[in-house]
Amino acid sequence: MKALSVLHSVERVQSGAGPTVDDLRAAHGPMLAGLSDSDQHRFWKRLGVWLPRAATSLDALYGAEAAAQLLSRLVEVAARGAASRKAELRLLDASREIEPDWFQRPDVIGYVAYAKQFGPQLRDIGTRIDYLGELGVTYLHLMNVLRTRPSPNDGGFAVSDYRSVQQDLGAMDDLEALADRLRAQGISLCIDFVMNHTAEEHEWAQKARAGDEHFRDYYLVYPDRTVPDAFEKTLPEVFPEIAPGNFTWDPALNGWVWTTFNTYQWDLNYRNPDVVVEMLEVMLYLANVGIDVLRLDAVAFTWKRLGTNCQNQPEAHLIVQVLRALMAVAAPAVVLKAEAIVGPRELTTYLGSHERQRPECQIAYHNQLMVMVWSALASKDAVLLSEAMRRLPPTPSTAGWVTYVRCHDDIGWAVDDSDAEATGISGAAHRAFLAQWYRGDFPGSFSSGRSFSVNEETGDERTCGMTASLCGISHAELTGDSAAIDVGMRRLLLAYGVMAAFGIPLVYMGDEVAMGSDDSYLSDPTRADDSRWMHRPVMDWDRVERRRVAATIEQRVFAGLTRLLSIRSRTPPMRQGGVTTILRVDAAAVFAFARAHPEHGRLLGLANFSETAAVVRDDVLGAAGMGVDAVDVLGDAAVLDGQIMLGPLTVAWFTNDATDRVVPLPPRG
Ligand code: OTU
Repeated sequence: MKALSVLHSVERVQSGAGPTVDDLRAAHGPMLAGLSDSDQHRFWKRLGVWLPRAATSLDALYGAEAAAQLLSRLVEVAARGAASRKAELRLLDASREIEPDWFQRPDVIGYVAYAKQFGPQLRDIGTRIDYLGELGVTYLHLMNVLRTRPSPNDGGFAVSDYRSVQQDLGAMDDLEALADRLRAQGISLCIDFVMNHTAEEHEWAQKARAGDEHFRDYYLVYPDRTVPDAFEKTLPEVFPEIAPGNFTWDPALNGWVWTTFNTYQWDLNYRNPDVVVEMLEVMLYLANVGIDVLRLDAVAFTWKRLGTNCQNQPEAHLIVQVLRALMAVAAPAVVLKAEAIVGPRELTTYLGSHERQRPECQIAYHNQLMVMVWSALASKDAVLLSEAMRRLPPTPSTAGWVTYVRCHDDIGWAVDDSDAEATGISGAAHRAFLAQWYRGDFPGSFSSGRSFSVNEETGDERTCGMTASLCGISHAELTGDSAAIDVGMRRLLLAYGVMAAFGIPLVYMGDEVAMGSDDSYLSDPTRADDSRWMHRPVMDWDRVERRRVAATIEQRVFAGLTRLLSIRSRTPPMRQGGVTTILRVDAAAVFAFARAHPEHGRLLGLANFSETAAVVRDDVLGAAGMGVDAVDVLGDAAVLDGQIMLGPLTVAWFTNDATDRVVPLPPRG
């Protein structure tokens, strides 16, 4: 396999084969005639900066000759996109070019919901902004917004039209109006950009089925089993139970079509440059509707190579680099977010961390932290969590993470074998333990989750469930065990407290009022075989109301979470872009990390995963570069006689830059 460094080894010289900015301006300049001189100037200036990057990646993907032509087509698409960007969005572009690290700010707080389960319509979501405001939300990810095939549609990930919204949510105008309203209130909007595949009902797939060769080449179709069988030798199965294998026979195509996920999700063929052009068009269309953040779904899967697992191929990165460059030219306000649920060694590559850094996605999901927090809660120690985080390659300073405790998907137990070995345990045994623990079958387990995608052959098993169920709150609520409810709530707030220190914290709908898992999917035949639906419930607005009733679970969790997020947003070293170091402390249950930010001060995070109190020596403050005058802004740790005392399942955030001394952040936007 060619490494990315090799693909990039011959840096493209500007005077080489490809078109220059002047050539491109001569060809496409007239398209921008409607823009002001200043906006036109900015476009070409940006192209000057990004062209060499795009050209280098395109050369490596398609060869110099094809790349030169392709560049011109892509710049044409970018120019058309820029020309039709409305005034408010061009202003946003300008603002974010002035504050390019806007997404690293500590006051970026996320909320994620299925639009229908939260709305139920797009126009209802506008009326929920006050509720989101209570949580301090400034970043809203709405799911299952674009038009899909009818159910089953993999929860919104089988898109049949990227330019329409789901019929029952409203119309594209409603999405645009919602984006406008959110923007006016300082809230960014994220939606899913399902880039690896389309639904078999998509127009391109339909044309392919009708015999159009041009569109057949948008997909990966094979006349017989020869090539599929060769690939299958090394391909894993993402859904071994519900969609075994990676190819589906389609009679109309008279061939086997590549379907990594479900049989109705056809993988796109990125070896065909037309696909890249189409996808850039879609991205700019969505950007111009007012979407701030595009979540690149299943980005790790976009390039296939025989003899590999067809994930994380160097070319998958080159594709993102090309798209990022053109987006930066046409719609610089937009942020790309990698959904690459991959092993810890691969994660930071989606943030552009290669032998030489390449601008790629600005943010990515921190699935390793998510897995490790659950691991620490189950084992009641922080040894593996600390080791795994210590061994994680550094995050580029211009990028960042979105962090989460659970999401709309299952939890895949991404415990790296070598990380496990470094702590003296077996990766396979620990993965099996976690799966068993969280489905509630391990003696002493507090969790009531359920398994997902059990692979009999590999022994792999993933886990589903709402946070409150996995933390033990739901079960305790049922039995009325108030002590167990308390401990469960501590687990939930501990998990959120750790992840909120590592990136944009995402609150998944319902977690803020400890909603439990939902079994209603079992009576829907299009969902019953997919246990991920147990953590995609309809919002329980009665529970939400009870956040106002003192001493209820809802009130306590909501207040705890709100407090945590509000303190985060006012604590300067919570800003991303600093350097984080994992510290060694003498208590195995305590996860300790230091953050040094060149401009925004220092932070020491301590998290006690034990169900009893823990003590660490206060010289850990020195190790984090602070004196003993540092303050725990969460206020739950006690410093006494050279020791820091942490209650059971407690988090502390020490900083030497206490919130009351802080200069207010500039307005968002
Ligand atoms: C993503 O998932 C989505 O989040 C899932 O909801 C979709 O089913 C899937 O893509 C197909 O669109 O591709 O990069 O373990 O983590 O399927 C990882 C399952 C993905 C998911 C995995 C993931």
